[in-house]
Amino acid sequence: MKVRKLVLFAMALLAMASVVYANGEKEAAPAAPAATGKPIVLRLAETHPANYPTTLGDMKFAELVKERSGGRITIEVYPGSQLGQEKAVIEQVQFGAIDFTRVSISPLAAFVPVFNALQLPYLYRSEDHMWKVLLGPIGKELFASLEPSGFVGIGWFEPGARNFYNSKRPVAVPADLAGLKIRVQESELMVGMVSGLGAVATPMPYGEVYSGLQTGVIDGAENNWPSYESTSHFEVAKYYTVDEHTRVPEIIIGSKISLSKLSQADLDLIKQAALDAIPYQRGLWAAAEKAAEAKVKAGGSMITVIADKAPWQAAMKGLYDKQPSAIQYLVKRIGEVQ
Ligand code: GTR
Repeated sequence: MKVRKLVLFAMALLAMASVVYANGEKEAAPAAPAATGKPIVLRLAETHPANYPTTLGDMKFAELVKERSGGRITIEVYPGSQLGQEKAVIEQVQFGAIDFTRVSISPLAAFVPVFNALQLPYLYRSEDHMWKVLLGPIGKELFASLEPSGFVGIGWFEPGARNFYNSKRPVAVPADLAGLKIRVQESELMVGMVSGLGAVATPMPYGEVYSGLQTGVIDGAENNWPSYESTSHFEVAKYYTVDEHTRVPEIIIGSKISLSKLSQADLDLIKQAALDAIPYQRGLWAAAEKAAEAKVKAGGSMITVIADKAPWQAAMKGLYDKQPSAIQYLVKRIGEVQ
């Protein structure tokens, strides 16, 4: 184990050194076309499987980078948590061993707490509202707030709305969750949200949820339709409640250590490619939500659609009052985005 860690560390150093070298060459000839210079290979960690819409979004991003750099910059996408679960991967990005990751902002908020503002329940009026926030000045400020913690904001992807599900009973009102052990992402805010509803919040990495449900360590979890389906959680937790409590943006972050070795032109090319991959991922997402819904229904999931969300909103409102003033201010500004 120790040896493996050392090898990984040495590999990270080597990767960084090669980026420095490539960059040195490029800086000497700033006007050189994109296709010249040393090849650069960067790694991106993704938790979802290769055929998941968000992973396909990562691949589109990598493809655009390759194309626009004339084949010089390769971003290798590692799907299926091959490089680790989200929290561990974020740490590795922070110290430069992994160049990029696409994660949910929920675990990222443990590193950069201002991101908690984006995952409060019933924050956005709609998917569209969320996108206006992410692509507008607030999204840019949030990207800037990543830098002191060693991250570079690269891009956003559609997360869908998250819903509760469990193996015990149909849930129609918040009180139905009382006493259920509900897995949450590794995020203090999510622990607070679920405990506030009277359930027992159990933070746990994504990859452990299926066995947790199967063995009864947890009774339920919460996620969007495509995740509920792709993980097969629907097979072991059939009561799905469409309460749409959160939209937790997906983000691509880069490692400041590793990316600071690139030229500004290359970094701009990478950021633009991530921006241009968004419509592709969003298109796939809409289709994947519908397909997942059909599949879990056919698989026997019992769906409770919440028509009146007012009791759910009321039950989670207290969470807003507990937020530090910087987050409350951001929430106010998010509300004002038209
Ligand atoms: C998914 C998200 C993943 C991961 C997962 C989880 O919706 O795309 O990045 O955060 O939820 O619940 O852990």
